[in-house]
Amino acid sequence: MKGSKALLKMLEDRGVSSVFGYPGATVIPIYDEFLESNVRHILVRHEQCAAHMADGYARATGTPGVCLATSGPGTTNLVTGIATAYADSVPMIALTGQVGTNFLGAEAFQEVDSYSLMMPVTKHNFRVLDPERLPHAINEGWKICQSGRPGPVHIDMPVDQINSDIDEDLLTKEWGVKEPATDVSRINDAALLIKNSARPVLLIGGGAINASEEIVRLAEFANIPVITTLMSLGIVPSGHPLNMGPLGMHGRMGALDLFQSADLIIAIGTKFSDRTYNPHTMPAENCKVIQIDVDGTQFGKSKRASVDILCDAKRGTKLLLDALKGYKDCKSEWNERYAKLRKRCQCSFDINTDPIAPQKVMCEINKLLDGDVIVTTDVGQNQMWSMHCLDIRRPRQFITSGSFGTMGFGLPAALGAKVAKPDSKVLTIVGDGGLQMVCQELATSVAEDIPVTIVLLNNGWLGMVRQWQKLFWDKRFSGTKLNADPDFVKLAESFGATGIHVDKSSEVGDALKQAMDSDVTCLVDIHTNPEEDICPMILADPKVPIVKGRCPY
Ligand SMILES: Cc1ncc(C[n+]2csc(CCOP(=O)(O)OP(=O)(O)O)c2C)c(N)n1
Ligand SMILES: [Mg+2]
Repeated sequence: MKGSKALLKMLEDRGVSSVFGYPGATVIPIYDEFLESNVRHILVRHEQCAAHMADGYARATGTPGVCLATSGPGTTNLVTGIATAYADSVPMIALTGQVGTNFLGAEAFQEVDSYSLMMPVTKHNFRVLDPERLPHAINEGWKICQSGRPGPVHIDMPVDQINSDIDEDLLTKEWGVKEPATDVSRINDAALLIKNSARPVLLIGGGAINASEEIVRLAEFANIPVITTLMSLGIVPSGHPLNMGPLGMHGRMGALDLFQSADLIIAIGTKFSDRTYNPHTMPAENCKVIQIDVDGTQFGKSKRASVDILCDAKRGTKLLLDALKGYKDCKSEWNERYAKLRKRCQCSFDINTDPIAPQKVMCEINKLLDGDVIVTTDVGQNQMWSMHCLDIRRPRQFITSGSFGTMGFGLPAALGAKVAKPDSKVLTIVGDGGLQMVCQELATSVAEDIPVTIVLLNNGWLGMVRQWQKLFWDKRFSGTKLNADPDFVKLAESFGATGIHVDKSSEVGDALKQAMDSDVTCLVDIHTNPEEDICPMILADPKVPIVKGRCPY
């Protein structure tokens, strides 16, 4: 069987419904096979967005997303999207065409050393230099990208290799990937720490995404409040009485207060990112830590004495629950404290002012969210408002570029999520800067019939950078005013999508509802107040006081 056919057959056998890509000379053999294959090809308008779509597909389902680009510029265009997935541990297969083997290193047309280029932004990469190695790369790459701490795998395929014949028996051959090492020997020490703790908190990261059920059970069984990060929204529902909300630069003050008063942190699947955990947010010196992580390189990052459990979040939490049998919660003072803090932190986002406050948009979105709607965000104030205000009910409902903070992620990730979950409504919350980086994907949305709702917080500025300049650079605004923003409604319409212009607070709810009810992509262009800062703002420098904004404490 020809290599290109074998490639699509192996993807289909693994349940891949769609590949996001863009053609070019070295991948024409694969494009030819799409005409015969059940795997859908979705033609994007820029390769970066193919990677973001594969990423959104993967985050919505938990199974790898697949993107495809041609050699040279097609491949380099993928890099930001792959790096975004790598930074957030998302399983992905990135396929690239390559010049023929006999041209490698000869400065051939559209040749780039993609193997080296991808090295620091992938979990693993392959260059196929023998046609028999193509099935090996797909078989092994598929396992590697999902095992342990997930991440993207890149497969570079010289064109002569995908044009060669492959022994069909190899398509079903298994290549072994070792399960990552585990060490759960300290589980009883961890349980003892919990039993002896008067003020425990659970700190949940994105690595706990498959352990939602166990974490809710642990929190409820031992009556322990939960603090989330940007990446873990939804693992415990926002509305759960034990959920204190997110910690970090724009997190909740209640979460910070509790975190700093804790005597024990049970950290599950979190890398203690500098956006969450910094000198300003760190717990007391004598606070102890239990850390459960599948990636041993994370241990020690809390800078506190820790009991480390090396295994995946689901298994580690379950073992901890088993080891806690017979535990009786008797920390009434702490329980009262977090219940009180949680109540204090329930401020209303129903702010009715013109120009429109971003909080109002979040408040109206919350009214339309149910467990089924998927929300993606871009990066900037729009993302932080979303993190701070939205009611997220389940894991994989909230999709955002956390660790890499990639502007332009929101729309393509939404399209990828919609392809993966066609029966769910998908809504993306974006800023006017980020949307202009990827607005060509409105064409993909219309041409491929992938309807999503785009909620644009249009403040006329690169709002997040403006906020830094306003608060810490003496209002010296440089390079942040988006002069000549397009008319976004007309822009959407020019692609065959629809748009609604909103500049009154009272119109936000109806416009959002109308857009969500639409069966074509609808962009709601909401003109928001650029002076409304996302607060609190907690810098890493403890000498800089917390900017509380409207927050009363
Ligand atoms: C690709 C990329 N370039 C630059 C940045 C730095 N950055 C972070 S937020 C931001 C402003 C975003 O502006 P906009 O999209 O309008 O969103 P807003 O903050 O106004 O909601 C910038 C420039 C980034 N995160 N990603
Ligand atoms: Mg903006």
